[in-house]
This record gives sequence, C-alpha cells and structure tokens, in this order.
Amino acid sequence: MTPNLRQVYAFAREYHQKKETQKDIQYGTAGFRSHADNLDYVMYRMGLLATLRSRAKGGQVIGVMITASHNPEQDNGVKLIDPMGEMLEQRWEKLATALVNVSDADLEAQVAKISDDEGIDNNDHAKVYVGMDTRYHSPQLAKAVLNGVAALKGNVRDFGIVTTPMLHYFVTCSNTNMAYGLPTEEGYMTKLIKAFKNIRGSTFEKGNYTNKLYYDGANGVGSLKMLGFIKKFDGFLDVKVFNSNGKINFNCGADFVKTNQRAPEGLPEVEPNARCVSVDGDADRVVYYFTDEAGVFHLLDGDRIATLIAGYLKDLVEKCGVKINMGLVQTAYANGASTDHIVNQLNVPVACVPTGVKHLHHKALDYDIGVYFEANGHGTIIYSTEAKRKITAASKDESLTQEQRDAASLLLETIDLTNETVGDAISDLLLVETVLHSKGWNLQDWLGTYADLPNVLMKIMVEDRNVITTTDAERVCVTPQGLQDAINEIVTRYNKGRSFVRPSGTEDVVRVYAEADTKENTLQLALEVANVVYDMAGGIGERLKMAAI
Ligand code: NG1
Ligand code: ZN
Repeated sequence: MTPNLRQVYAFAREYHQKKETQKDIQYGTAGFRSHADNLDYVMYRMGLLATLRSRAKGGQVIGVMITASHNPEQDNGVKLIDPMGEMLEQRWEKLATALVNVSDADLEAQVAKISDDEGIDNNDHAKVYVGMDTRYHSPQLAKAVLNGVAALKGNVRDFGIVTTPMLHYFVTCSNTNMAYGLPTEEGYMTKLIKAFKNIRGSTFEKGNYTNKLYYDGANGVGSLKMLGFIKKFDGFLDVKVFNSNGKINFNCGADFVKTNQRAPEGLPEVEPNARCVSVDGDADRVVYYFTDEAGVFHLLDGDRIATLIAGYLKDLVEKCGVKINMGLVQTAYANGASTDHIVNQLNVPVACVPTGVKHLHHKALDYDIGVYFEANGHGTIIYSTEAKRKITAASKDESLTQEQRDAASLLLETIDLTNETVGDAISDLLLVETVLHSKGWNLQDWLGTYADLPNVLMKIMVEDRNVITTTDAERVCVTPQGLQDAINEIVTRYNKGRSFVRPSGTEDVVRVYAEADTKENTLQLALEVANVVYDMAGGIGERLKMAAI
C-alpha cells in the first residue's frame, strides 16, 4: 500500500463519517441521489473514486457534478464524468457502489483493492473537475468531494456553480487538448454564441418567427447562466427569464411541465401562443410549450425537438450532398406518433434503447450523425469524426456548387452550436431557435408537423421495485411472471393503446406509461395497468394512490 492512502481513513474518521445505520445505496442512472443530509460521506468517497479513475485513465481529467437535477430542493446527488464527457463506465458504477457502501474502517482497504485491481499507482498525477448546482447544500457537499481528492493527493479544479452540461464540456475540452474549445465558462459561452450569431446572420425575425422567448429557469443554475448569455445576445434573441430566485424545481422547470402537461407557476401574463421554454434544475433538459387563444396548453417535448432537429440536419446533409448516414435514438417513453413521423415522413431510422442517457449516447455512436433525445427533453446530437471530416472537406470543395458549400458551412456552424458531450438545455434551445428561425416558424407551425398521441405517466409504490425486470428496451416485463400477459390483454382493448412498466432507476417507484387514442382512454389504460402492477408486484400504501410524476 502506498503511504498516501493513510489519509483516506483519517479524513473519513475526522470529517466525513458514515453512520453505522446508513443503508446501502446504489450508483444508478443519475449517479447517487438522496436527501442532502445523507450525502457527505458519499461525496467524500466520490472525490476518492474520481481521483482513482483519473489515474486509471492516465491522468486525464474526470468530472464530479453535484446535483439532483429535477428533484426537489432537499435532495442532492453526485455523478462522475468520464474523459470524453460520457457518463461513468458501467463497470466503474459497480466500483462506486462498493466504495460507498463499505464502513469507514474498511475504506482504506477498499481504495487499495480498487488500486490493485485496476493497476493504479497512487503516486501518479490525477486531475478532477468539480461543479455544482445552486442548491444551498451544494457548497458544503463540494467541500467533501475536494477532501476526497486531497486525501489521495489529486489535483482539483473547482468550477463552482455550473450547469451539468457545462462541466461535461469542460472535461472534454481539457482531455482533447482544447480541440473541443476552452474549458472555461467564457470559452463555452463564446463558442455557442458565435455559432448562433453566424447562422442567424442579420435577420433576427423571419416569417412567423419572432425572437421573443419566455424562459423558465426552474429557479436553478439554468436561470443564472441564461442571464449571462442574455448579455451577449446583442438582441439576436430577446429572452425573458422567470423563475430565477425561488425554490428549485418547485412547481416549475422542464420536469414539472412535461409530467403535469401544464405551464409552470411563475410564468408572467403572456400573449396567446407566446413561445415558452422550461429547463430543469441543472439545465440539461429543455421543453417548449404555449397556450393558444382558446386557453389550451400545448407541449413540445424532447420527441418534438428530436424530430425538428433531425429534419433540419437531414435537409442540410442532402443539400451539401455529403454521403453520411443519420439515425435517431429514442426510449420507450417516446410518443408513438413521433416514432411514426420520423420513420415514415423523415425517412430516418429509429432505434429504441433503455432509459438513461448513457444508453442513448452509446447507440447514437452507431451513426455518422446520431440524434438522441428522451421524451423529457434530455438529449443532443453527436457527429462522427469521419462525418466532420467530410463536411469540412465539402465546405472547401471548389468542385461543388456554392449552394452545396454553403450548406456544408452551415452544418459546421450547427455542429459548433451543439454540446456533443451531453444533453444541454441551453445549447438545445439555441439549436431549436435556429431551426425555427430558418423555417420562419412559430410553435403552432412546429406543432402542426404531426399530432401526438395522448399519454400518461404514473408512479406506483411497491415493496421492492426490483421484482419488476424488463427486456426489449424496457418494453416487455419479464418478471413478475404473468404481468406482461396481463398488460397485453388490457392494451388490446384500447385503440392505438400502448403501455409498459419499469422500475425507476432514480426513485424507489415503478413507472407506468400509457398512450391511446383519447385522453380519457389513456388515463383509463394507465389506471388499469397500474392496478395490475399493484396486485402482482407488491403494491404498498393505499390501492390506486398514484401521483403523476
Ligand atoms: P427513471 O427514474 O429511471 O425513470 C428518470 C427519467 C429518465 C432520465 C433519468 C435521469 C423519465 C420517465 N425518466 O429516470 O428519462 O432522465 O431520470 O435523470 O423521465
Ligand atoms: Zn437534469
């Protein structure tokens, strides 16, 4: 054991004790998430793990983001960012779980074990980037992460309050020798704004498109950063920020709007059809919406954003005549009408993968241009190195027409406007604004591209959510035995009916999704399915006491 491991236990014992009574927790889709009061020892240990991970990756930068995203104010969480901005490798998720669940007394031995197993020399260089959202307990938790890095003699750079996608971007920039951009807030903003302005040119408004946008910052870091962006927009975009100072995600933000299918609290009196947008607490999700003259609310979610952007990119690729393939990745939560539209109208292939951005990102790598979005508004576009090379070559190819070269240049600017490292509410918003502007569309025009099937999402408490296991990208239930047959039977009784159930990866609940031809039928279908889940998977609490998430 190298001498510097001694501090691992000393710090834990002095400052970051784990209670004897603490239950085991698991590194899930969103890392560790819990009530903030239970997280100090977790943060410390994630500081240790990030340092080990950096050493295992030859000293490349590893990110540690402190956030509970769209969850309520009292919660917090932590996730690690791998060198290319990806989510932590799955094998290491297991190491994270094991490291967090050992006792303080066993911590040093566990660190030594990981070091031995992974061939890590703890005298080697390590670098960790740390960022946090605006929750009041985040600074204190960040200190625990910093102590974890210090205990293993790693180097740390504390970025303070940043959005989750900003930290992903900083990590990638650093590990690509700045080829992706500068790992600073200034570098990030400048890259996006430059591309945005270059594409938009001197016309701020066009056709039905006006440049006024109402922006719900979910009382989180997304509002703070948008206020910074506004100073640099120079009138290109007129953004009215609201929900910038209250309780994070409380009756507002992208998750609230998507799951309740209504406008957030705090939205000022706006004109009918005004373009509104909500991001979530750490600004990696975004959804659009408006209320029409008749007072009807309309949501344009992640599926819509995916179709809008995919259609735009497909046009550009065709215009510049470069031979590159494109695909779109969704999860089972994608509205059936969106999938239909993408396959049959846009003629773009669609893949369906399990919930969790890491699955979507991984699948998107199969394409030259991979567009991936979760219905909740989390997603981005990734471009292969080969695609970038071909597009760059086309933009300079004198044998092509001016129009072809211009399309290639526009595509390059669009790539620059994209945060390829992870879904980014602000970058995605700027992309949507770019497409709407180029088409001269308002939100009704966008909504008119296809009609969503009514859909409902419910959550049910059960004794142990892990009794439900699934296959086929979570669309089919394997256990408890007979549950899938029961769901199938129910679904056949509904026109355009579709429903599936799966255990949440971030909360102790089972989720039920349903869609059908009408709102009433959809709700009825969801309730029927929820009932069989309750009966067959050990429902607890009052029967049918289900709150929509
Ligand atoms: P779970 O709790 O596993 O359903 C939720 C979202 C995911 C993803 C993760 C990470 C839904 C139905 N599920 O996962 O899409 O965003 O949180 O934050 O929206
Ligand atoms: Zn989030």
